Amino acid sequence: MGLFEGLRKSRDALGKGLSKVLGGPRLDEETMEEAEELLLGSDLGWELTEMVMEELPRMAGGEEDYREKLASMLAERLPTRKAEETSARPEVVLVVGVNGSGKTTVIARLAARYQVRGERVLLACADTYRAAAAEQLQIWGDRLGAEVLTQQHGSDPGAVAFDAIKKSLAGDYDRLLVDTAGRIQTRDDLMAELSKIHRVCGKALQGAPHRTLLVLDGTVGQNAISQAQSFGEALPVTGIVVTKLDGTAKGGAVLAMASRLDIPVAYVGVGEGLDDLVEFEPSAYVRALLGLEELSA
Ligand SMILES: Nc1nc2c(ncn2[C@@H]2O[C@H](COP(=O)(O)OP(=O)(O)O)[C@@H](O)[C@H]2O)c(=O)[nH]1
Ligand SMILES: [Mg+2]
Repeated sequence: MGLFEGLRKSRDALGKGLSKVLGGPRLDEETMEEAEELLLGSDLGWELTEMVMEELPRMAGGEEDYREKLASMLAERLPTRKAEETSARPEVVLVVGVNGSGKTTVIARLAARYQVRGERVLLACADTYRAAAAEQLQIWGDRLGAEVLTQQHGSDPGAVAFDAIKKSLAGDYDRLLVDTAGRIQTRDDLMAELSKIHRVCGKALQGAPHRTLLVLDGTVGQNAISQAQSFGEALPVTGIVVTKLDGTAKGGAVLAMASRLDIPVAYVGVGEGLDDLVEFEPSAYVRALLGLEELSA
């Protein structure tokens, strides 16, 4: 599907709406109000919306496409720090997030990406509460031809992570992707467990996990920010993944997250396909959101 097509719903609401509102010669109060509604409706958040509203009078009505100006202004406003892959081998990537956010799907997509590069990938399921969790990961492993480490229902999730790291070292793997539970008895229990898994990784291999990705469901829009904050308090998240953006008009929320969170956005999920996990790049994202031409890769 790709980024441009994946953001279609958001663009139809925001990009087309803005074009209609701001395409005219006059920028009266009513037009400004409509523009503000569109920006807030895309879940861009108050802060970025306010900034755009301040600049709008200077942008609209001119010769140049105001969307070009808006795009560069928004992209400039976003932090440039990136959530990059590390050069550690095996690189241990811990994937966390609430149930249904898209963790397992993200793991499958990352695995596919690394395999294309010729890397050896090991998958591990540290969700030992739900039998279905291991099964789901195994199905992906079979499809991708990647090895999957699962353990008996009820065994210790930290032990799974530990064993998986040892196996990835012994087996000369390039990447180990660790799936985790998204729900156990309480949120505190979950956070304590994730924090423990994180610690255990470090005991199995110094510096591991090299990346900790938090997967957030993009359809909840800006509500994902508080979720990111509570996970961030429990363990050192290194990157955010926002999924299901193809299913929402709230694509502006990713920009709100990128500007408000201390953790960089690493990837965005924009569709059902294996290719539909895209590295987040502010400028390309903003341009797709506003309906500017698709940037060639
Ligand atoms: N449309 C769409 N669906 C997605 C995306 N990412 C994940 N999903 C779907 O969301 C559902 C939950 O994903 P899953 O990986 O099982 O979540 P988990 O419980 O966190 O492991 C699945 O049906 C996925 O196909 C995305 O970017 N776009
Ligand atoms: Mg899962």
